[in-house]
Formats: sequence, C-alpha cells, structure tokens
Amino acid sequence: MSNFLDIPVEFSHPETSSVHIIPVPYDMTSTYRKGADRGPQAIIDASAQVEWFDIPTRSEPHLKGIHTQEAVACSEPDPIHLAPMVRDRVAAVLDAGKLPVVLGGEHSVSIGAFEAAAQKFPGSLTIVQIDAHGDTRESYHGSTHNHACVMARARDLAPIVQIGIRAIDKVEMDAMEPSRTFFAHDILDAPDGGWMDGVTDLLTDHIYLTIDLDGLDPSILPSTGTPEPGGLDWRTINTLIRKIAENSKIVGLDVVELCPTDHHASDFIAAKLVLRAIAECQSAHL
Ligand SMILES: [Mn+2]
Repeated sequence: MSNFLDIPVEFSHPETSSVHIIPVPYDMTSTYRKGADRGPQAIIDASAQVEWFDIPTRSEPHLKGIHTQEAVACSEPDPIHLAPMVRDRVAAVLDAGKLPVVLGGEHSVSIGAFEAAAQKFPGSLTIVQIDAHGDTRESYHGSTHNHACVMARARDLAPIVQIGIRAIDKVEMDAMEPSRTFFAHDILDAPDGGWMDGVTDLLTDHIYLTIDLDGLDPSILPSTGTPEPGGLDWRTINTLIRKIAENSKIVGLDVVELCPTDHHASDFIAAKLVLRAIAECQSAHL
C-alpha cells in the first residue's frame, strides 16, 4: 500500500510525522452494498491526485509529516475481535503525541479508536459523529460491535454529538438526546450555519471526530454502502470541521464507509476530506 498523498519518504517517516494514517480495510457486517474493505486503498490511491497545498489554511500539511502505517489485518468475522487491534494502533499513536487518522472500512472500525481516545483522555473527551445514520442500536444481527451499533459503543465511553442524522430506527429515536442530535433536515433548513454554535456549545477539551462519508449528500458522494438523501454539502462539512478544531483539540479522527464504485469523484472527495481535516487540526493545534 503506497502512502497517503504519495509524498516522499522524508515527509512520511514514522518517527518524525505528526500524523499517522491507519488503514483498516474491514467489511464484515455491512448489510446493503458490500465493498468498504476496499475503501482505504481507494482513498490512498485517489490522494495521489490531491494538491498538497491546502488553500483555506494556507498550509502544506505534509511538511509536518504524514506517515501511512501498514493496514490492520482484518480477517476477523466479528468486529468485537477487530476493536482491540485498532485500539492498540491508535493508542500507540496517541501516546506518541501524534494525530491518528483511521481510514475505513465499515464504521465498526471506529470502536477501537473510540476506546483508545477515551482511555487517553478520561473525562475530557467528546465523540463527534458526522453520519446519515444514528448507529445507536445496542445490538444488530447478533453483534454489539456491528456497524449499526458504533455510536451505542461510543456512548458507553464518552458523551456523543451526532450531526447530519437522517435515518434511524424508532427505538433509537426514543433513546436519543435531542440536545445532542443535529438532524440533517434541521441543518438544511438553517443555511446560516447558526446551528454550529449549538454543536460547539457541547464540545469538551478533547474531541474524537468520526466521519461516516454517508453524512455527505449522495449527490456529491454516492459511493457508500448505505446512501441516504438529504445530506451535508462540501462547504458545510468543511466549516463544521474548522469550528470544531478551533473550539477544541481534535485528538483523533476517522473517515469511514467509502464503498468504491466506478464513481471516482467519491474516492477523490474522501481523500480530499482527509487532507482538509488534517490541515484544520494542524492549523489549530499541531
Ligand atoms: Mn452511516
């Protein structure tokens, strides 16, 4: 697997890099279109075409080093066994004072990353989710670590904030905290972005940001396993990430659920979003 951005080795050495990309090519529990296991490689392949200079932050994130780790071995059928593998990778990066960026894979790959971040920042972590789906089922298809349960596991570890939600089960709705849930239709009805102040009001010192790409509208990013209409646009997700990074320290993040098709714009947008998020984190804190 080549490295993210296809950067020279001087900018991708594990010791000197401020960012570690952790590919997790896992897809065992997705229920509609399979293929998220090919997501990390598609993002890395597309990243070779992303310009290194980031216009909004006027920065070149690779100058602070972006190391791409070997992919996590993903042969386990139940994500409950994958979580410790991801947790250990992410914990080592956090312990080194670097920014872990997990590339999925289906959303269950995030659970181990949540565990590592919650362990590292007890009492000060909030897990912020951008997603079309609530993912707060306690169990699904016999597993507590199914992709549909990711935010239930997050909620076990730290307060959560959910943004862009537009598909949930009635049982999830009943258990949701309305003040911590930003439904997509409310966001789209408030184009001035004032709702983002409601998000930042909920943030704590340390943030783990989990981005399910289906949080974006499928008109710009259709290559996800479970697309839902009525999602966020590019500008909104960028502004949101900037506000979060300015308000709190994003200590780790993931970008998950790219299910590559022949729609190459999806792969590119995912890669660009990864770089944009890194740029905003660096600009604010690294
Ligand atoms: Mn989703």
